[in-house]
Amino acid sequence: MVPSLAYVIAGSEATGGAGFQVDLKTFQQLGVYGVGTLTCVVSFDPENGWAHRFVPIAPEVIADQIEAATSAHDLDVVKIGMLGTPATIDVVATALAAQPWRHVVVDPVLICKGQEPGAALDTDTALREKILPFATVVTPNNFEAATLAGLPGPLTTTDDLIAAAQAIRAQGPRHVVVKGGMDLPGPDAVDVLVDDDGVTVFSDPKIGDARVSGAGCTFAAAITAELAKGAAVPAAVRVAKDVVNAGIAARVSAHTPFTTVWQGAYSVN
Ligand code: PXL
Repeated sequence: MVPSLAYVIAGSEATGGAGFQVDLKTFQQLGVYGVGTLTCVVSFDPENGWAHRFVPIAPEVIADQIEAATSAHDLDVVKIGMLGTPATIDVVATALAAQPWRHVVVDPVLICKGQEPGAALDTDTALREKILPFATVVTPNNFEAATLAGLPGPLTTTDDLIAAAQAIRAQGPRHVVVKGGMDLPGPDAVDVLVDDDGVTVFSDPKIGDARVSGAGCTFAAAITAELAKGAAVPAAVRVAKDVVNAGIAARVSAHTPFTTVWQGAYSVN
């Protein structure tokens, strides 16, 4: 059987626990042929508390990768992960404008775990102004949702999540999925989807009590893969939550301060 194709434009996270590596693993696990363009390389520094070392890919090299990927394949579903600089955002915005897309899933990576909040305000602003307008689906976490909605965070109730999603939806994206995550108190991991059909709440018991690296990347990549296969957005979100649940239950320990999601724990029925 010919596989569906999904495209990802994102950064490498060198431990394998987040970013591009997770995107391609998730695509593969869901039976989708992955095509990727690298925007930057993040290498955590084990000698310095696993702090971020960040190197952007030159804009012309990003443009070359996009040219190769989009010339080789008829791509119509793309996930946008970490971009990292205003120059990268310009190249990616140009690529998004260059052809029609059935779905653009934007995971608005404002900061990674361990990074200083507000370290990259110009990048956040460029993401909001130049990438968000192309998004058909946007998947902010609790912090990103509060930031994009202009609300004080953290969001601590399901109603807060819904209010943030509605405020973000008013900025353009048709489908907004806000992830409550560990910052939402209580026993459940709650995500809300707000779109034309109203509000859909997805709630499953939390697994463990610590953040797991790569959960957000896995979630957005799984939505992207399911959309590539033709699923509707609510069904894609449901599968993505199942993939993350299974991957967190089977999380992988490393010498890093956090565990990471194991995408291989989920199996397509
Ligand atoms: O988890 C967000 C994320 C996405 N992409 C890359 C990252 C991170 C966090 O570390 O490094 C490349």
